[in-house]
This record gives sequence, structure tokens and C-alpha cells, in this order.
Amino acid sequence: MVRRVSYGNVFRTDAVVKSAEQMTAAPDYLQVSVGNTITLQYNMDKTDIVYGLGENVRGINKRGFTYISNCSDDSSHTEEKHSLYGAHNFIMVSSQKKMFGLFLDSPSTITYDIGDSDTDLLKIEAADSNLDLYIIEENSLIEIVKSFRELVGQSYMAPKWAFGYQQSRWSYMTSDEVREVARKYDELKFPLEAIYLDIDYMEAYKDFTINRETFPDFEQLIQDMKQDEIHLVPIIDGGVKIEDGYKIYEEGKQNGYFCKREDGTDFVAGVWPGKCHFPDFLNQEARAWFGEKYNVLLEKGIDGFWNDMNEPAIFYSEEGLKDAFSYIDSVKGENLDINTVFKLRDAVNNIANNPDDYKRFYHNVDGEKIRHDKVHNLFGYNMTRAAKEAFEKLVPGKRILMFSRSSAIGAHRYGGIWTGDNASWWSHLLLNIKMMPSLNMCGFLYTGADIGGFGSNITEDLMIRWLQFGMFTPLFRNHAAIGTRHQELYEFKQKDIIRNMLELRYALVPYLYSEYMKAVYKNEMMFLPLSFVYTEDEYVNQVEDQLLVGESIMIAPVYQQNATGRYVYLPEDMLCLKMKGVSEYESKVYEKGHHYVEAGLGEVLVFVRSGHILPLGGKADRVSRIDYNSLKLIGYKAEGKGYELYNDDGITEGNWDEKNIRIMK
Ligand code: MIG
Repeated sequence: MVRRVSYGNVFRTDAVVKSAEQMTAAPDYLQVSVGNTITLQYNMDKTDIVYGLGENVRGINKRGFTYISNCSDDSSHTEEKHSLYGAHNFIMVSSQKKMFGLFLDSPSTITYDIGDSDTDLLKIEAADSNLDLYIIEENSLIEIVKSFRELVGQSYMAPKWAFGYQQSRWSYMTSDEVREVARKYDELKFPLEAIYLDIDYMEAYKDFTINRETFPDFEQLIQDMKQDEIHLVPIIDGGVKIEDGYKIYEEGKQNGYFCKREDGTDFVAGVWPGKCHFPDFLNQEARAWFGEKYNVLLEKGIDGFWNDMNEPAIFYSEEGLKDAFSYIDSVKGENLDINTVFKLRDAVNNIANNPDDYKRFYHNVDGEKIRHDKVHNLFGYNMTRAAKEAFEKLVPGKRILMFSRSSAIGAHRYGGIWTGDNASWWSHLLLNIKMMPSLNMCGFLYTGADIGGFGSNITEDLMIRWLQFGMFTPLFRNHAAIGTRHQELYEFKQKDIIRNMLELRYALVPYLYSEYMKAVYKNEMMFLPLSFVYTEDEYVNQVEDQLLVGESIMIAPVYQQNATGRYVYLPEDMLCLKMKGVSEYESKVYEKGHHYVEAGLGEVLVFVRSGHILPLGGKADRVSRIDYNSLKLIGYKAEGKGYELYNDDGITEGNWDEKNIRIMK
């Protein structure tokens, strides 16, 4: 049951697509106080577990820290950070007495102090006192998630090809470099589905332009790649360069589509191209206008995009720069002591992503002028929406790959997300594992991290272990930052292991795509914590490094340097597949309980659940080349049981159709 309590005059985020029963007050177990802010408090028992909050640091059980919904461009995802790129305000409490979910529908900054200041208290504070609070009560966590997801609407549906392996780097600088990546993958018979174009394909970082010096044959490149069934996926940034004669700039200025200062002039922010304006994505007309621009690339044959810098990231504002320079001038020639030297450093450091800048510009929402900081968390969401709404007009019925860096709940209907600038650290592989179920709870199903890590230098063992987890995530993209060691898979020595892992991914696609599509249609999760399913088993509450992927399997990734195996907890007897490759694996039954399971560098552990079947394909180097007629079924205690395999053409947007289900026995 979903009920709603409204406080004040709520800004329409369009996160919710369904009505809910209206109540005048929140249930007794929540203490609510309303002033300039709204505070909700809940007294937790020692054993209460708190789930949700989507894209965030730390574990699956969020208890024991403070998380803040405030979309941030922060490329250092360390444990002490309170905010990443998304604002995912869905939280669930699971206690022995009671189980409930809350969705705070508000664009405001919201702080979740989950037993941080006081171990027994859950304290949620919304910085703005206008809020729609949804209370969701069901008999299980899975049902709470389902009710919540019905409330916010069906998740974005990615094309099937986007389940292939994708290679990215900031940046492949020229057309030749792109061709070389494709050639090297083909030479080694490494499967590959897409190559990414980061900011350098553009002319001077201007959205919807092509650098003709470095990509003179852009159109031919797309066609040649298409011949080889490789998709090119260009990046689109949130800021539009100020430059006379640049069409997007001229049109935006003329029509008043950019965010404005209080005095009505267009707000200026420094981003990649230097001085930029921000399209007013909260304005319907501006959204339609910007969205239509994707056609420049669609027309050339592009069918996938990633939206970046849409928190929005601001390197500096004109106002911020002025303040910084005037401070620098004021201390110039001084004998700088400990205080002044720190102030000087801060003056420079604070010009980027400064919260003051978010108070310096305004949106025009249906004629109403709204200061950005009040609706900050909706910017990336509405950039993605701009694209998706345009795709619906430009290429009706066709699925286009779209994922974003910044997001809020609501955006899950328009695109996927990637989890931003992680690093080549073992701890970030573990973070990737732990984040997946939380993202799924919030409706982000087409999602994944930069495999191998974005920042820092990769090592070979970390790359292989990361592939072994990433092979289960819908977005399976290797991406790295400029200046870091190259991590295209042909750079590594153990090529047979790597090829086997890529082939294994393609063999898993029939199952993964099936589970993904069912999760989309049925508002379910694809990645589940064990505790959501094995509800009678108390120990599983502590297991955060193993996950259920779909209905048939449990995975237990190795995420430690030099490890040649790991401890695994089995909540029931399962069949362990130790997979070296598509047809090379040992299988062994493990009983319920704790086990140490060996897994050498080339081996992936997949556990088939009792009463379930895992369908496995053969080798394929493109998604379209997967042979669905020769799927092998691996079952455990599954006599008389079947697996419902979902499959469709992978490119048409549609509705649930029983014809797409095949029972595999
Ligand atoms: O400030 O486009 O998260 O994936 O490679 C960095 C360059 C801007 C941040 C993205 C990253 C991308 C990078 N971008």
C-alpha cells in the first residue's frame, strides 16, 4: 500500500506517475517536524537494517553513516563522501516489527543521518519544507520495491546490443585511433560491441559538432563500424559554449533557452569549452529544443549517447572568478602565513562546483522563476529526459542507448546511469558490487561502473577480476581517464583468460537480457541482496559481497588483490560452476553454510540456485550473433521446473507480450 502526505506547496518533479491515497499525517512511527526544513525521525532497533538511496558510497545496509542527496561532480569516491552524482530518495527500513519504505519526492537537498549522530536514530532532513512524502508498506522488501517502482513508472529499456562489451577512453583522439581499437579487438577475436567517443570528437568541446581535423571521415567511420556491427557512442555535455556563429548558442540565446541570472542575463559558467551557458532543462520548450539536437548525430547513424557534466559541473563562474582574483590581489606581495596561505589555496580550489554558484542562476518553469539551488537535483534528470522525449519523436518505437552521469528518481524512465569517476582500486570493485542492488531498488536497471576504474593506473589482475564482476552488469563498459595507463583489453598479457571472460559474458547475455527485461516490465530488481530472498536466514543480513543476479544464480566475485579464492556463504545448497570459459567449467554441489572456494585468476564463480535453471549460450562476438537455438540449460534440482526465457528483437520499444517468453526445460 502506498500513501502520501503532502507538506506545503510541492514542486512537481514528475517522478511519480501514479496516484496514491492521500493522508493528513504520517504514521505514528515517524516523528515529523515542519519548520523551515522538514525532519522525519524513526527510532531504530539494534537489528534494524536500512536499504536504498541508490548511488552512494558504503554498503548495502546504509546504517551507520550520513548520506546527502545533492548531485555532485566529485571524482573521488572515498568512504567519507556524503554525495555522489545522483539524488535517489528512496529508503527502506527492515525491522523485526515493521517494514516500510519512504520516497521523498522533492528536488531539495535531503540529509539521511542513519544512526550516525545517534546510533539508534534515523533522521531525515529536507532542506526545503515543501515535500511529498510517500509511505510504502508491504509484507516484504521485494514487494515494497515493487510498489515503489509502480509508483514512479517503468524503467528505461536499453537496446539489446548494449549488453555487449563496450570500450571507452577519454579520449580516442582521432578517427584512426577508433579504427585501431576495433581492429585490435577483431585481430585477437575479442568480442566488442561499441566504442565511445569522449569530448575530443567535438570541435572545441561544442555539443553536436564534429572536429573535422581529427575526424574528417566521421560519417564514413560510423558506416565502417556499422559494417562490423560496432556502435559509436558519443558524449554530450551539459554546457553550451558561448561562441558567435555557433548554432546551438545562437538559437538558445535568441529564444531565451538558457538559465538566467537574477537580472535576466544568461548565466555564464566555465566548463570544457571555456565560458558556457546551461540549457534550461526544467523548461519544457528548452528541453524540446535541446533534445531535437541529438538528431544531428542520429541522422548520421549514431544510436547511443552518454550525457555528462550534468550535475551541472561548473569549473568556475564569472562571479566566483572575480572573488578569487580579488582575494589573490589583496594578498599579493604579502608575507603569507599559515592562515593566509590556506585561504589563498581555498580561494582557488573553491571556484569549482561552488554551492554559491547554484544560487546565481534561475530556471523558467512554466513562467515561474525558480532559483537553481532549489531544484538542483533535477538538472541531469531533465537533460536525460530532453534526449529521451526527443528520441520518441525522432525515431519512434526505436530503442536508443542513453545513460547519464547525474540523475534523480524519475530519470530512470528516460535512461540508465553509469556511476561516474571511480578509480582503479580494489575497493571500488567492491563498491561497484555493493551499489548494484541499491541502484536497482531505485529503478536504475541499465547501469554499471567504469570497468577497470576511471582514475589511477590499472593492474592486470584487477582488470580481470573486474571483468568477472562486470560481466553480469547490464552496462559492461571499460572506461579510463586521460593520462592513466591504457586499459583496452589487448594491452594485457593474459589474452586467453580475457577472451574467455568476454566470451562468457556473451554466453550469459540470453539470461542477463531476459532477467533485465523481466525486471523492467515487472518493476523488479535484477541484482538482489541475499537478505531480500532468504528472509528466514539471519546471517545473510551480513553478506554484502555476494549477490543474486536474476532468479537463477548467486555470484561471489573475487575482489581482493592476489586472492586465489574466497569465502562464500550459501543460504541453501547450490551448484557451483567454476567457469574458465563458455564450455570449460567444473561443477560441484556445495551445502548450505560457509565454504572457502578456490577461484584462480581465470575462474569465475557462479552458483545455480536450487530449483532453478541457468540458460547459457555458446560463443559469439556480437550480440546479434548469439545463437538462441543452442542454449544449454544448467539446472540444479530443477527436475520438472522450467526457466522462462524472455527474448525479443532487442531494438523495438514494446509492451509485455507472452509471445516473447519461451519456457526452457
Ligand atoms: O571532468 O569527458 O565522468 O567519464 O571521461 C571530466 C571527460 C569530464 C567526466 C566523466 C568521464 C569523462 C570525462 N568527464
